[in-house]
Amino acid sequence: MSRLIVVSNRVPAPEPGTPPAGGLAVALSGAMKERGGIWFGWSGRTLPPGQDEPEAPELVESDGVTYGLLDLGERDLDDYYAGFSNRMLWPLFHYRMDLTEFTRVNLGGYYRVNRLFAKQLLPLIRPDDIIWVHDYHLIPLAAELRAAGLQNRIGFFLHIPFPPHDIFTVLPNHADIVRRLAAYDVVGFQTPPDVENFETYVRREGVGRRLPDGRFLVYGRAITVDDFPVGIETQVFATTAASANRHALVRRMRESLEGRKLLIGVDRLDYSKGIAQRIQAYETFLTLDEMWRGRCTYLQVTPKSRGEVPEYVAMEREVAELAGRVNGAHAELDWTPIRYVNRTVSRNTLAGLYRMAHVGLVTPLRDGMNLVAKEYVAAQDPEDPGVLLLSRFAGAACELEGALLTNPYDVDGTAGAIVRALEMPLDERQDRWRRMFERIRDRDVAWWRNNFLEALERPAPEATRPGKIAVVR
Ligand code: ADQ
Repeated sequence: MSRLIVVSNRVPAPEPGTPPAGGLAVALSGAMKERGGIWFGWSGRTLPPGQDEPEAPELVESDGVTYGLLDLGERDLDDYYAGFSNRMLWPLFHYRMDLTEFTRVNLGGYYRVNRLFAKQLLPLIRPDDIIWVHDYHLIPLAAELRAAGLQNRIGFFLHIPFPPHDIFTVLPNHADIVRRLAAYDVVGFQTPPDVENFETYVRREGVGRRLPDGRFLVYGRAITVDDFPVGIETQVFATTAASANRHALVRRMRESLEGRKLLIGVDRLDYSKGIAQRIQAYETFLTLDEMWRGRCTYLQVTPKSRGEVPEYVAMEREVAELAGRVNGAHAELDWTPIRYVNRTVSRNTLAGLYRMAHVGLVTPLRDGMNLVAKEYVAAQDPEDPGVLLLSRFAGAACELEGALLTNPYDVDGTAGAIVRALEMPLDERQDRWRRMFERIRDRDVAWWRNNFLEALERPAPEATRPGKIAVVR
């Protein structure tokens, strides 16, 4: 079996004192443990001022996996990470053209750091290794590796949505990005609509088409482009949730509810997650239905993220003020409608909180997949499951057809859906939950990983191997 090289912007190298890795990291490092390999990427550290490039990555062995950790210079991080990745690609791919900021300096930094990744990674690669690159920070990496002569199979998985043609072409270098994407052998998206968006793009721009065997010919290379919906460690999460009452924090939380129904939202603080719209919908719900006043509590758990990007700082203030205003307007002496908590919680506690919650509020304005939706389903008590209220704009909505789907831009509609979720009869809750649970049990994170790796290892038909493209044209 070939070794597996995983490349991602951040590497979840285990460090003493940090919380245990989530399901995705466990699934990927599991594959590397089995086959041998390296997880390569940014260490999270900055180089000392004046030093632009690290000498070499630091190689760390931990629990059977080798981590290749690269320190980056401050300017590179500003341009590549905070700049082009998080102020251009992230908002644009989440359909937020209004929040994008494109500069040539940031774009230059993006290509420069991808070149640096390639240069530092190349000496570690053996001829029969397979390489799996993750997410929007590293789209040009395969093209850089190919330019150095690398022939290995290289796959790419985009964790965020791929936007429609009219939005994607707002990116001034869209053609260049897709040309570089074509240097991969497999390009994976989260959902069929993302694949459709990609297909429409290559067709309208006249740079590619679908081949009769289902693959795509893009800029003259035959590549596999497909959806690979990411999953969670469903059984592990379900088991953890079932025994979570052991944890003092979970018990304290339950006691503090004093019999009130719990609604839960768990998101990184990010404008794509629709937290402000969700709070507004909850406020509308409180005014819509007097009966529920004092009888439910909404817990929003939101660790801060990307503090180096100005839009996130502004959003942090907006959400905190909104939650404060709703509490000020509606609270009673013995009841606080919203509990807003800016911290991460352990996986065990999280599982227990999900299980306790009658409604899971997962209402992003746009999301590649959204693992919180799947975690909420996995954590439920099969005898008395809660209701998942899910945005139709989350990738997870393509799979979780038992959820109560909502349009987060429709605040009144979402408020009405909250009432419906709280009042849903037990047999309907059980029926909806069962359909969702079966799906996420059958398509868990190991299924996702194996499926992608199988596609990556499948040899290309002779006639369409790169270099023999002329035959199929
Ligand atoms: P994210 O945008 O980070 O991921 P998501 O899929 O919801 O979003 O994953 C977040 C993870 O962080 C979940 O496992 C959740 O439990 C955890 N988390 C969030 N808040 C937490 C808190 N307060 N304490 C502890 N844990 C917390 C990107 C894409 C998604 C895609 C994933 C995976 O944006 O659309 O689903 O990658 O491909």
